[in-house]
Amino acid sequence: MHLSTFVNFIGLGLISTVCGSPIATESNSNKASSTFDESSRATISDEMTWGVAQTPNILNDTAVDANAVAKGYDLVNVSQTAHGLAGILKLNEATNIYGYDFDCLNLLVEYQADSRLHVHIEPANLTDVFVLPEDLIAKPRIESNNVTFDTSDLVFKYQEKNFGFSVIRSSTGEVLFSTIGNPLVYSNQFIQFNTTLPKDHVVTGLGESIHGSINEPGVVKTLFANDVGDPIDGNIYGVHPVYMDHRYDSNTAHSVYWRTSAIQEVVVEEEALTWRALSGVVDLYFFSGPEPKDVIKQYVHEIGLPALQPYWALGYHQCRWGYDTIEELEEVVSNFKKFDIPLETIWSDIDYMDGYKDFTTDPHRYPLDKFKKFIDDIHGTDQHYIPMFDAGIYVPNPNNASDIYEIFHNGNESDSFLKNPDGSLYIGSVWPGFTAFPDFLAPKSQEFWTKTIKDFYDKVQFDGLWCDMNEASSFCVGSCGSEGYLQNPAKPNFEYGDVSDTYPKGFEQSNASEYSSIQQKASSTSSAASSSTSISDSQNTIAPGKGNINYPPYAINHAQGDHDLATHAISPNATHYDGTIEYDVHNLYGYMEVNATYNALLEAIPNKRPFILSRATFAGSGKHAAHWGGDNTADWAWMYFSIPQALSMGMSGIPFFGVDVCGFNSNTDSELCSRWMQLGSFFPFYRNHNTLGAISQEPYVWSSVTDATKITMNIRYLLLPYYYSLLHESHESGLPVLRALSWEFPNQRNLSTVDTQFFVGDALLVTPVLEPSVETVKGVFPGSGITEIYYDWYTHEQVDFQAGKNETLEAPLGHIPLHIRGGNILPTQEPGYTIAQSRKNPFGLIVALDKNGGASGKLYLDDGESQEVESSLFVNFVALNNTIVSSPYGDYKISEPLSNITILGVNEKPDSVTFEGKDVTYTYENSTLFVTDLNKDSKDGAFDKQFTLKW
Ligand code: MIG
Repeated sequence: MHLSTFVNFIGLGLISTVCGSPIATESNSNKASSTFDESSRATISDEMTWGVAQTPNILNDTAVDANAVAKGYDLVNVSQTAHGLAGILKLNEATNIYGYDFDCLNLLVEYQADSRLHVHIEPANLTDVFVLPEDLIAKPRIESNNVTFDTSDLVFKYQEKNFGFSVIRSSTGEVLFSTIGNPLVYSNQFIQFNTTLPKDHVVTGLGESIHGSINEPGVVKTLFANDVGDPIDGNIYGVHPVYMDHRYDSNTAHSVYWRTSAIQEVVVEEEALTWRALSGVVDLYFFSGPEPKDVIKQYVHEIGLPALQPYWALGYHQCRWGYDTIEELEEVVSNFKKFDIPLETIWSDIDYMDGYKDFTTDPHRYPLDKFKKFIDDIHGTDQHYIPMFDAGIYVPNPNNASDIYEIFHNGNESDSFLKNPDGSLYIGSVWPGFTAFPDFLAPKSQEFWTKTIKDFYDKVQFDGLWCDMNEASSFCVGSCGSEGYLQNPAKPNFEYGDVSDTYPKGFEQSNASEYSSIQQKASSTSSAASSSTSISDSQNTIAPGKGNINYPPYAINHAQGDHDLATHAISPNATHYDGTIEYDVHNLYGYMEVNATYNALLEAIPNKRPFILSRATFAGSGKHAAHWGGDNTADWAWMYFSIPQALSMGMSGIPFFGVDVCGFNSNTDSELCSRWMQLGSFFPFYRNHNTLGAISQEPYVWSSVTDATKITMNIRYLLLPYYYSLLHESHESGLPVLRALSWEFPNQRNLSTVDTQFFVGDALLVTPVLEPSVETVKGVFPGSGITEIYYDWYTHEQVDFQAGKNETLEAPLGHIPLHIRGGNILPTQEPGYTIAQSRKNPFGLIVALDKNGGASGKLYLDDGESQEVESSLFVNFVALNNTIVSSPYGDYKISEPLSNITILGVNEKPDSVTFEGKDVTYTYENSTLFVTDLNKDSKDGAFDKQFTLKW
């Protein structure tokens, strides 16, 4: 087999394998009988998985530097328009470096809003040019007729000879972006521009990748959706062509969004950034901020505001690959109950399916009658259930009369599948064998998809759907050939589910006895790896028209071993109904699938907010989907990377994010899992998920993890009203739930690289331990002692930290440092076992006073699940001069009382405390005032009317 393909697919090569050997691991060898017999499945041939090795341009010393060679364009015929200018770009001399140059381009510049400038360049002749349809990906439009050159924050300047342009911030005169001096390159398969950046720039974004927050010089971001197990710096599942540039000299930030679905690569250098795309048009948007939070809001507002997720989605989620039977699922659910660990949602990976066919259920391991009862029971306890599906739709074997799979026929008959360039059905391969792939650009595809999902819902009443493998992933390199399905069912040519004895860093110390027993039996296993086949890249010639689709002349640094674009993916030349080639829209596959799924869910489960978890994302996916970080590894580095990944997804409009807590690939251990369960409880999406064959890692597996988990789950559930209010804020404004320190304190350069800590909203600062075998952690507390006060969550004490200092915090195993920033009021509610129970409990407030004795906060509530929200409640809280006032408005009624108010930072014990003028019970300790027993004073509901508390 082609080793590099395999290694990249599974992750880091941590899993040893022998190609083609039957699947028999400890964890799944005792499977209950199934109609589906693994051993009788054909295996897709190795040859089908061999790509053509490409030499990535950025790694090729002999590659031509287009910037040095191209001759650029001259701008002519410039004219003023109502909102900007227009002109024509004429090619100076064709150099045809990585494609055929276009000789004539149209330039359009629009001042769209005070904070938004649009620069659009496209070939005059659009034959063979892919123009991203507006109904697919939102296109920012002119906001009002009053925006002009004079009022805009951003000014467009240009040079006619050897055309270049710059974007200047009018208030400071600063050059934010400038291509002047470098040629624009525009050919059928290669578009490039280059902007200057200031020295010591701070550039974030350009996800999705596993990297720290900052794109420092030397970083190359490859933007091509890829099914690969979270390699550091490689292109992974999502594509977000936007970066934020934070300038500390002027204390401003702006962002640049290239609205394109093209295959891209961005090279970040000391004082420049080069952006390349392999097709499409230049459709650039500049957002002026000036603060990072403004920049994010401005961008997210244009790509699409994030979905308001159902309230229950904030509960804890448990998942793994390898819950083999319905009984196992039941057991997991009851174990959570037994250990009294809240469980909101139990998930199914592909295990439930019959032969891994989407939307089927295994008749033996997951018999429908038991399955239905299981779901009824889950719903009876107000819990939830979410199953997975993959992008590939099994093609039944026409030579086998008993191989019936109606979904395929429905898709085929409605012409809803991708085709080969010759019009025949495109065949790839996923878990069930050879598959077709829905073409979400086909006119009847929505109808087909809606029926598919509705039919499935009639059988299995799930509460949301999990979309995997939607980059879209396929095991063959490109088409498997049109005849493949005659071998169906077939299985992949690699082994899975064999996680050998790999453990996180530090395991030998923290789990010494387990380690030594593993060492003793270790000698028995070893792995042999076949050598990779490499075929040289002689094929990357330039070609006219749309060009050389499968092997473009410019080879990106695609994170598959051979760098072939088709490796582990649908081929770039697969063709959509309207003739669009996958090459141009590959990065949108998951986005389109999620949109169709969202529409289908609204039909299947009317007026309930669809909950969709998607692996592949694009700019705007947050409108419809939550996202998880993909196949991470159960090791410390990946726990750290979850923070920059979350921040990057947040600024890309996908705030509902989390990673596989305790780690996916490889075995976890109790220490890592304990730390991670605590960290994960502060992410909007909180799910423990694990690969097939790895040791169990539910939080009840180790008592130390159980204890640690309960501590932070209790905090999370207590803070649910705060989290839900943040989700709503995100939905309204685009502002992410988790926030970088550099967004909260944008004028402090020394915070620019901090991504080992984060804020939840404005109020909570989380400082997790991210390494093994330590009892302390370092963290910074911006403004502490100067403008800010921080309180320890657990002791309520004001901490004596110094701004700018790297403080050392006590953090023994089981303790995650958490601080409340003064000036905030957080709504709370007594935790219950489920979200539904929590929502029936009394409310509370935590008031953390700032230096001046003031604080504010807000609460948003509704029924938590209606798509059309008919009634909602907003409450503003303000504290000042020893008084707290609540101001509710809205018609959503809650009947639960307000039971307590905890006020942090009260310097003296008050003589009395009154609520609505009446004396109430209180205690005072450590500068904290605890007002309790308010229940009777708020019998009509905590926020039924305005209240005043005085001390
Ligand atoms: O790579 O369905 O990212 O969460 O457990 C195998 C099996 C396919 C990849 C997903 C992972 C899931 C797994 N899937």
